[in-house]
Amino acid sequence: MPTLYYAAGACSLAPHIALEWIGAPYEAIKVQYGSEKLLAINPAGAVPTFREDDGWLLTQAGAILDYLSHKHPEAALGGGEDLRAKAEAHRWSAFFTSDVHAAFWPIFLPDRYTTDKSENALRSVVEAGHRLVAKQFGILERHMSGREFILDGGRSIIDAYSFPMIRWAIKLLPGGLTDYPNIQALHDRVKADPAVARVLSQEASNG
Ligand SMILES: N[C@@H](CCC(=O)N[C@@H](CS)C(=O)NCC(=O)O)C(=O)O
Repeated sequence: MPTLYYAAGACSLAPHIALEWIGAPYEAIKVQYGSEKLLAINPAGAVPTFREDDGWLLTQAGAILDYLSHKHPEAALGGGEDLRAKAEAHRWSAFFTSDVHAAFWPIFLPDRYTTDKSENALRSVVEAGHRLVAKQFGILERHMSGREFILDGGRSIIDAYSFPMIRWAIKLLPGGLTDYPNIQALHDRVKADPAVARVLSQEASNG
């Protein structure tokens, strides 16, 4: 059975949601970052890691989401079929991988971004991370004005991709989503989906 290795609330939540939306059988296995079990299949020791039933492995959240949407066209999660719709899906996938996810690293792991390990220096790195995230969330907030979902073609893998990062922002930004009502609305729309509720409950309880 196709298998997703995930950690609760991590970026692996995105392909977990996509798999639940698709509705085909899959297994989700909770793992620890950098554990021997995970390193045996992904030398980066990171989630998400996806294994097909013939043993083929795929890493990188954006690639897994793209693969799942193409493997299951019947689920219509790719955001549309024409050339520009596909380009928009790639654009937003890259935005979440390279701009938004990367902006959270100084908040998650400030010690990796400074050789000065004093409390002041670390706090300053976290604050710089807050500003980086705010810049990217400003872009998403403006894009979401008057829209239900991120892509024109309706609910997509890109909404799933946004969801864990929006949850991180709620938890980690000093003002949460106060300045981002359109992103809050997107979050609430995705969260209200029963499939998403199932995934959140599984991630909270399993393992
Ligand atoms: N570029 C990778 C990043 C994956 C990644 O860093 N995942 C985090 C969780 S959100 C992780 O597993 N971190 C643990 C680590 O890197 O040790 C992707 O987009 O899939």
